[in-house]
Amino acid sequence: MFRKRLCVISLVLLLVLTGCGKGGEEKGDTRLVLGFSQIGSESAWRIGNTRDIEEQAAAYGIGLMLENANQKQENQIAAIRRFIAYKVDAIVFSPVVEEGWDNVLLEAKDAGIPVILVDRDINTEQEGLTTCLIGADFYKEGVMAAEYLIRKADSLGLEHVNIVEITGTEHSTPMRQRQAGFMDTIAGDPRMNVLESIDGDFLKSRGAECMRYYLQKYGDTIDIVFSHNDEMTIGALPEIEKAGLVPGRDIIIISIDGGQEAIDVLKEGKINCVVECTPKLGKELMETAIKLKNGEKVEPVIHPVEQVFSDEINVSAIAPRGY
Ligand code: GYE
Repeated sequence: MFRKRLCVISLVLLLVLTGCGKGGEEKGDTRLVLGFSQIGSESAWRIGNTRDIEEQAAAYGIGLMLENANQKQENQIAAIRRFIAYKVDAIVFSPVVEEGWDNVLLEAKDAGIPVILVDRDINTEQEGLTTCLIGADFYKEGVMAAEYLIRKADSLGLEHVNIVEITGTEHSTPMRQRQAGFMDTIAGDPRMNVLESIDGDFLKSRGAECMRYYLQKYGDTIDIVFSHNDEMTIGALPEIEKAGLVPGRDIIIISIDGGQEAIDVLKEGKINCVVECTPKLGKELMETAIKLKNGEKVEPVIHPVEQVFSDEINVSAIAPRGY
């Protein structure tokens, strides 16, 4: 499906680049083309993010070469090399993990093509490989999750809180930052006890597996599950029910993303708190790409404003999420 769409996009792109398309008549060679390497389709968040970027590119009349890396770094590196060969105006990518990009990004730099990071960051010693990052403040998301937990423990009068964590993809920015924000915030609270953290890779199936493992090992001593995304949370809930426990009541459930499915489950009371992470980064991305093309300065980091949805608010008033 993606491959087919990519072929169509490539064809349109080729027409634009060779000046044979209608776009050439409208705006001549000022038309902007972005090469976008997306991580994959692992979650509602990711699918919503891809859709938003496609819609915003169309709204701005910006050409988009979209490649889905199916969760593999080597596919992203190959896509970036193709974007360099096509001489796109800017390379956009969401790095699946933080390390291992120096060589390919040096190639982009040598070719004079700016690189915009969306969603996730890279970790490098090299200067000037990327121009800016448009994505959430994951550390703050972890802090907000922990602050909710502390308030919840206060309101329930808990004296000891056993926590299990299901993390996102190891070595990825949201995994590292959400964990750091959460752990730093609970560190000062002597009631909080982390039993274990394991990698659920942002996948529903892994969320279920992790939860089965936790329930076998710790049984009903688990007080809270901190899951790094909605997909893994939704995978974990039936496992809790199969073990004869009620999610949202016997075990406090904290999730991140805020997609519609998780918000519906929050309304049912089976999730207690969902920290928002918006996938709608397309508008900022298009504005930034235009600024770069015009030689204007751009902010090095752009974070969207995010909120917390929880059983502390009137959940029936939450507007449709759109992802
Ligand atoms: O939380 C998860 C997705 O990088 C913020 O990746 C993103 C995360 C998001 O697969 O659902």
